[in-house]
Amino acid sequence: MLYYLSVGTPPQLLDRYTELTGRPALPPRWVLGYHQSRWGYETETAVREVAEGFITHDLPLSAIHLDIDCQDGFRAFTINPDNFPKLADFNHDLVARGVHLIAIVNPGVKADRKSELFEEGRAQEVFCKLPNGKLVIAPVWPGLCAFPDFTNPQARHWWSRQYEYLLDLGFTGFWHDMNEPGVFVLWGDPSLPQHSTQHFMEGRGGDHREAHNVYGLLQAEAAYEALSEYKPELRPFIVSRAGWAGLQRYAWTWTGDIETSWSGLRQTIPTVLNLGLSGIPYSGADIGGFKGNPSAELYLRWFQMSTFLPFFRTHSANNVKPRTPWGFGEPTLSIVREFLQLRYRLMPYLYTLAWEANQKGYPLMRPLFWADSTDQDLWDVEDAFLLGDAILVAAIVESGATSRSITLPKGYWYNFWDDTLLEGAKTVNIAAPIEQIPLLVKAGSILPMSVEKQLILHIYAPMSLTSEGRVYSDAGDGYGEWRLDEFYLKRDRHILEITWQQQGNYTFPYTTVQLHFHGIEVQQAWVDTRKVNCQNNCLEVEQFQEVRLQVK
Ligand code: NBV
Repeated sequence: MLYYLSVGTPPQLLDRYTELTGRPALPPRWVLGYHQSRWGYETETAVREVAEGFITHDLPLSAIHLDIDCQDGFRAFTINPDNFPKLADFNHDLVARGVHLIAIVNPGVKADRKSELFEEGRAQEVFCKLPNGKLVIAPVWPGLCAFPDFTNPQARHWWSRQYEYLLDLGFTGFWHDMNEPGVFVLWGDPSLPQHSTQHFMEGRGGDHREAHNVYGLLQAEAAYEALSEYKPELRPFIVSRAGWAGLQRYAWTWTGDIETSWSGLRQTIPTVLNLGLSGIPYSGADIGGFKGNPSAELYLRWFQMSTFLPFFRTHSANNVKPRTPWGFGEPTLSIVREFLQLRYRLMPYLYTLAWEANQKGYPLMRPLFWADSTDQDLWDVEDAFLLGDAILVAAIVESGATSRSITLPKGYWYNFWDDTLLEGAKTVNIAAPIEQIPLLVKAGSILPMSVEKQLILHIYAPMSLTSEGRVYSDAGDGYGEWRLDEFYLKRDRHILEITWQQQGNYTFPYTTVQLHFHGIEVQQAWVDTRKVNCQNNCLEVEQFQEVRLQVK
């Protein structure tokens, strides 16, 4: 057993830890949008209806996840041809609208002599065996199954080739479920027999006690390799229920079959924070919980919070009511729309955080003590979090709440909704009417947002002398050119200067830039020494080197 010891601030620790276990892969940009899912989309028509619903109700959408219902007899790498007859065409239509289909993949392979997948795996000896040489067989969704031994590179390679069929149908991402691996048992350990399941363990041999934790991780590695090989021009998107140190190199995760309750909602925060502090920056929870029917209020509060989680997905079990924003009527639908739109406006910020995660291992969602690890009061906060360094999200995790208290890290903070200035290192009470959750922006932040082709830099006046913000851009997928736009703020009482520095060769993807000032009143403005008009605290500019403002 090897132990590694690092000492430092939380950012330094994450940098060190992901140097050791691997940096989080940069996801395709669309993955940071909203995902709709349900166990129970049984036909292509049902999925079409959901996709149409998002259009009809003017709700942005990036992905729909297909659970085991789309499979033929719940078998991995199959599609039920009767219920999903024109999936390739459908996928094509969806991608044209910016919606991606994600397919579920379970590791259990039905032990059926008529199944080509099983026979091939058996011939190639890629399944886990018992000490007597027989296959380990256990029941899961398709019936009795054999289990690929992902600790065997040959098994990983064999498995990775299976994704081709679904990739050809147009799926752009995969969702690995039941990969602990989970099996159906009446009692006891719901996984493979610990002592008797033999694993290759990269050639040195071992049993399931050793392999269990890396099983899901190595399945994700196999899928990552498959996607990189078959679609080298695209970045892989894989979600994995199981994982281990280093999962971030290949996959995202989620918090599993979480309870539909206020405590389920509350538990999501420390879980996603702890995953992030364990090097896995991309996770989220089934919005509204898995097994039950949330009230409109619980669903909405969960949705509002999830707008600021890395993985933004609604999912639910097959025996609950279909869970779509319009299913809850008004005012839920309109409020959900506002939050969805906010999520998409925040894309430049989220994508820059994703790039930062890739460079340094920093989670997108951070505990409050990330801002000041010397403040003991922040270490116990489990119902609020930071999204990057700029945004503080105080989730509403109680029924009927219309306000809540929150301990702020040091510095100054602006209320996102009305620009009120609050002093940090204090506990404050903030209003939370049903259409809002408390959101605060740190003074000195440059919060990049966009609307279509316009980049909007929300500049929250710094109290200190200097601060900075940056925007990472590239084609949103693939491995081509990139650019980094860095903005520096310098405040000297009534003068505020913004300078812009650029790196990289990717063409600036926005046609115009708006600077939107918060917490100050702009009296005069100069762009590269040219005097310009500033209306409503907003400046419309093109690329500049320096903006100088006289402010009150
Ligand atoms: O595939 C069905 C479900 C899935 O919807 C859920 O997200 C997974 O966590 N899956 C578990 C298997 C059945 C659980 C009862």
